[in-house]
Amino acid sequence: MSQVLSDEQVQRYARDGYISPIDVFNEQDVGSFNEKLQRFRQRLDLNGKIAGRYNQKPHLLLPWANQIVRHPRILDAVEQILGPNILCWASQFFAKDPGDNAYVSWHQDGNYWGLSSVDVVTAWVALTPSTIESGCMNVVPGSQVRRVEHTDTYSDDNMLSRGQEIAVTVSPEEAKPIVLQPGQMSLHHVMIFHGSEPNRADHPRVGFAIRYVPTHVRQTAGDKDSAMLVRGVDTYHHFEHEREPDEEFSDAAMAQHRQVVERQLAILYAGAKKRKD
Ligand SMILES: O=C(O)CCC(=O)C(=O)O
Repeated sequence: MSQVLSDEQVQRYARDGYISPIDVFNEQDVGSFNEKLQRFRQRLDLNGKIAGRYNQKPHLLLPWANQIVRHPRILDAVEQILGPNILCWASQFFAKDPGDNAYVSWHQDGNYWGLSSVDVVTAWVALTPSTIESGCMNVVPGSQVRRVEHTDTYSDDNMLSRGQEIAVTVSPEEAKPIVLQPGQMSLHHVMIFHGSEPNRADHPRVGFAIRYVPTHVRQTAGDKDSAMLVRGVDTYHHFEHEREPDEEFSDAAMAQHRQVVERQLAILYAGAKKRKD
């Protein structure tokens, strides 16, 4: 493992609940990911929107997305926070096109995922410029230390599954924008208050969010959950191990994805009044 983060950055993560920016991919890598993502969006035939179940754990369908979730530089940084034994529990694209009203309300991820620990890190990898104008993610530094009530709004333009929103007003002075260039990533804590505004720029704002957990974490909502071991060993076996996709949308990858995602949606929608998928 190489040290991607300085000691100061690791301490900052513990204090503020996030670190940014971290360089990961070069321009050529990002160009190739964007081309493949474009193909994926066209294939879905939903006016190019990456909606619903195909946007849950797409790394189980797309070998190039699987390559991102296993990228050594991302895992080295995550290992400095979570330790050596790491599962990828989920992934999701957050794509906002120009003129799109899509936004993400202020929320804490940990309230909905049923995981037994707050040792959960999201790597948010920018595939296009993520700026204040294009609706980059905003966070409230230090907010990860408390859990607050949420309400489910089911608002159409809200990109979250239930339109979940914290019952706390965040003032503009508290919010910190996470500005990223394509190929850079941020890391954020599962309990940090975060959200984003619509894209007012003339280019898409696309991020790939990857959720990592150490192997000691368990799923507490519903039956056994699954995840993919991406580094180290798993002596706990709390999660069924997912397989890497052999080919894009192969029959085997599709079959596994169908089964795994149904289970994950049941967890994400546990107690919800309706489902968006
Ligand atoms: O991409 C965004 O604007 C929000 C991402 C997010 O909510 C997350 O990664 O948990």
